[in-house]
Amino acid sequence: MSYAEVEQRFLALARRFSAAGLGRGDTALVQLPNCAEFYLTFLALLQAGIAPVNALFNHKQNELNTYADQIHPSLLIADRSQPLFKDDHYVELLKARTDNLSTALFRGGSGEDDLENWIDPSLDGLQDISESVIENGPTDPDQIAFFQLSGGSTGTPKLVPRTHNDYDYSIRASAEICGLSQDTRFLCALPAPHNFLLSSPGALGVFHAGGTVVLAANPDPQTCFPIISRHKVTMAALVPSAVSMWLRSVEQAQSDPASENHDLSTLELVQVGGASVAESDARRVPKVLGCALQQVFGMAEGLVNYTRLDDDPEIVFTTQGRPISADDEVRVIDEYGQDVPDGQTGMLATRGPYTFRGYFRSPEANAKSFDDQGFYFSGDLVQRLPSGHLRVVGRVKDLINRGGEKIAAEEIETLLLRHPQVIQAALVAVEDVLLGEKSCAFIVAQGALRPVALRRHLVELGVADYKLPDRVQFIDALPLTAVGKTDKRALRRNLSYGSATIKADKTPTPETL
Ligand code: J2J
Repeated sequence: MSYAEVEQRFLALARRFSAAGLGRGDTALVQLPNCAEFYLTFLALLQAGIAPVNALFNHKQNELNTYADQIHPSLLIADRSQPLFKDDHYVELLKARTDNLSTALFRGGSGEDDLENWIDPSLDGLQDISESVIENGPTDPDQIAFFQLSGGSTGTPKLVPRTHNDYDYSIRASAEICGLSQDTRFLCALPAPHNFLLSSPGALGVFHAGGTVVLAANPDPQTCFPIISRHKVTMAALVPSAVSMWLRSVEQAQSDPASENHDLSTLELVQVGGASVAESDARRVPKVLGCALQQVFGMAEGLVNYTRLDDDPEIVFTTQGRPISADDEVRVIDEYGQDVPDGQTGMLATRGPYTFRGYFRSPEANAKSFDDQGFYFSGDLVQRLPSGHLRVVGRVKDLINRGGEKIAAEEIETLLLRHPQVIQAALVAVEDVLLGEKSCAFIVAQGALRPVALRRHLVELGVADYKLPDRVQFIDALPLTAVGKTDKRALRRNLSYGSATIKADKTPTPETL
């Protein structure tokens, strides 16, 4: 699709939104897979002044409900191939829930509600919109353009309001840092709405530079390698588990003359981010994939760090980069709020031109996440080198980073506790060779309860598959810390002993229930 075609289509869609009475002040709930319509829809919504939440395609009703409850969308855009939208049952539930949902469009819909028809700029489309104008146009540059999804660490998935100005700045600066040009052919094989794939520099960075975006359904080598050779991909953004798979696949192909060899020689840059990459994998990238590596440590909330293309290779292999902007203020702080010296571990706190100022309608989460100077605490434990490069060495936030997909422990614990037999629940990270981390639920249950029953319980609540506990362990009581909180470190330590039962140090208090 040429840039001219992209423009015609997203403007047609924006005009139709406007003609349907949608515009500034409206919000949209969008759930599309990796497809061109995702970008056309996003651009049209921005153009019309409608602020969307772009849910991930593997989200289910649990996640979509919490987003809808927060933004009260007037517009829903989804895909009929997603089981939740195979008929209108869930749409009706959403309408009842959100009070002002007036328009629902579907990829793979029919007639009036077919997204493709709405996008069609020709007269064969739904209605002639060649004369119509977009009423109000985009929201003001410092107003909310859309809501990014927070990886989160609280019970309800939080939304990050992003403005045109802050997002545009991070995109432009990222495109420059990553050396994008019209010759860039960027492979997006992770979920397109994710901040990394959208803006670091992501598809929007590539559009800014006039390059080409190539979409893949998943990051598996079997899927991506033929696409890379067919479309002469120059750059890809991956999570560490995908890098591992790519490395293994190329090495296997090299050692097995009978295997199919794909031409990856056009690849110039592979970015890795979203979770900690093993240093050994990072070091193998240039040799095995024949391209440069860039580490990216970012967050939907704002701050993004990159290793630079001209950084010393040792820096590229052993750090997660330095901030985009000289105006990004980064503090590394100990538990008493004091800055720690370079090289020592502390909590990351940041403030800067494209870092958000608060979660959407979440005063409690904001009170916990910001200090009185407006610094945002990301929950990451980092070390800073004198050069300003950061190393992510751990975290204090209660989440599981499952190969880049974030699971807020509290969200799943709350849902587990809704099972009538569950008395206590704690979700902790378990080391995993491929994904880095998987999840294990420790459960104190009343009566006999099987892991499959718990799984079914979560599936019935409409939880996205990646959030389902990979392991379930039943224990007598949860161990507690001195202040009476669940001692997750003790739980994690116990994991290495397999399914041994864990004895609590103390009787649980009502507070921990
Ligand atoms: C270790 N942990 C990392 C890294 C993110 C670019 C790239 C990634 C994200 C992202 C993003 C990490 N090493 N290289 O938004 O624009 C963990 C940290 C961080 C959290 C943010 C972008 N890169 N992480 O992953 O909002 O814990 O954004 O705070 O999904 O992922 O998660 P998320």
